[in-house]
Amino acid sequence: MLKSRVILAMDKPLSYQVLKEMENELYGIKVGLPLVLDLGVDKTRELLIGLDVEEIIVDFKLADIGYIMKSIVERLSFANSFIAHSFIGVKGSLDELKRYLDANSKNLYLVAVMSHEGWSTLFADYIKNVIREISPKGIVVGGTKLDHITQYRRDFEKMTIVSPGMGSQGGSYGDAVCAGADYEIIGRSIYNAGNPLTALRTINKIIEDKVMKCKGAIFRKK
Ligand code: O7M
Repeated sequence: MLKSRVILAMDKPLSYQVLKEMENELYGIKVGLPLVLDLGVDKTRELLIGLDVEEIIVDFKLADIGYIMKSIVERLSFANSFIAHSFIGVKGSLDELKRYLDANSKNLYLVAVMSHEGWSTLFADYIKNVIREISPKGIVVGGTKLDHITQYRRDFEKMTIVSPGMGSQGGSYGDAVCAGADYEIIGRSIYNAGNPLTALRTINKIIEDKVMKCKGAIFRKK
């Protein structure tokens, strides 16, 4: 059984003890650039290496030529997965990164739709073509844009969809999953809470209750 639909967005350090208490109630941890800038790579690795979560996803939203992206991810071997932008295109960039990650049994997620208001959908067709061509493990679709989640679920039936923007950015917990996402990415509402474990438990419960109610939703995969 799925232990949680929450991916903790770690953009700020939490103690190893707190993370250890949370590990059984999280699907994964997304490592943000602010965290790595605070701790450095070695301390970030030390903090995360012993944790029992399904995925450690490094989110530097890579957007560069293949050579540079490969040289970034090879320094972060503690992660299972990496997030890159899709707008950078395929040849000489995402194709090389994807080949490198495949060869090292690591996963790629591509950003499809961002959660903030100013994200433009003018390039949606182009982005979908890049996603089709690269065929990543998953895509990021903002949880503040439920129609887009449903649309992407229709277009990419088997792909993992992860959705940020829940809580602090206005998305309601559980809505992204009911619209077709697999996991909700949640940061400040957990790491800034007085008691992060209690906050996580409350959020997990809200999501599971909502998911029970939307069970019939046609776009939910699981
Ligand atoms: O819950 P929050 O708002 O504190 O954190 C949200 C996290 O999701 C934070 O780590 C952002 O970098 C990330 N995020 C967005 O907020 N919006 C996006 O469109 C995309 C991401 C993201 O995770 O992209 C991979």
